[in-house]
Amino acid sequence: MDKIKKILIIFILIIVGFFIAYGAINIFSEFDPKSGLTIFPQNKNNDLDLSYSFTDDDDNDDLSNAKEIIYGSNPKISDTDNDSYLDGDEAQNGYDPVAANSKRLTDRTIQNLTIQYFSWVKEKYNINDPVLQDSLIKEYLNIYYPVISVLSDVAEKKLTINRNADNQDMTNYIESLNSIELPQGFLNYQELYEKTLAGKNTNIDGILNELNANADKLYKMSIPEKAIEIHKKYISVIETLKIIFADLKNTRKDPILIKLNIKKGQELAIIAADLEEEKIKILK
Ligand SMILES: [Ca+2]
Ligand SMILES: [Ca+2]
Ligand SMILES: [Ca+2]
Repeated sequence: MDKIKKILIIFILIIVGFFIAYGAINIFSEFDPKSGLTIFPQNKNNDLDLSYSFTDDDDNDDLSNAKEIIYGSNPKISDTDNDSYLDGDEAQNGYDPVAANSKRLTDRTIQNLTIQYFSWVKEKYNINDPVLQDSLIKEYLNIYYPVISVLSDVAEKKLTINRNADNQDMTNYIESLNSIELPQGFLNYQELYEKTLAGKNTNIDGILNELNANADKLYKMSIPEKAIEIHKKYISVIETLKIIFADLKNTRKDPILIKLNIKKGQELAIIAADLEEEKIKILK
């Protein structure tokens, strides 16, 4: 049993964790903390003919073009919800620029982490037009997300469990796990993040399809009884990766969420290391 090879998935996850951790250092290097100036490449897509900039304000409503995307308001219309208050005034006072009738931003069903971060900076440091600043982002995430639970419950009834597994079944099970290969281009979350922020095309859908296929394989495996718990964790890791990668589709709308995902990636790397130890135990 000692000869059984390390599971590829764990090895790769550790590398992913490393890359993601590395990304955390550089992820907002383009933001100048002093001026808040951000120079992103011009968006080449026709659907959005303005830059993702925290200083340009095309419609002069005191809400930068980038923040309009984050708040969901129209970068070309100064009063998106037509309630006579400018988008920027509403956002800075905690009102929703896309919903009239004095709706608060906190009334939104789906909360945007970047908007919450802006509110926090404004309140704590009395900064009227907060920017994405590395040290502040770190502080914010440490306060609100000191511990992140990245694993979710996996229902046992969805699994095929072999209650009478012998050693051969266990070997087959481990080989099945070994056969799972994670998608190409999967390792560089940081690069994908930068591309999506710059409005460039990425293969996120392809990666998601492959992650889905991997999840399907994990669900369909015949699982020896003593591997149930560890198997649930593998599935949960894949499910978390699916979410983290799907979030990249909304990088421009919620960049702080991607920062939180980087933290999750670090947690996943630790879990991956623990999984390896657990695996060795169940094999004995
Ligand atoms: Ca504006
Ligand atoms: Ca606007
Ligand atoms: Ca308005």
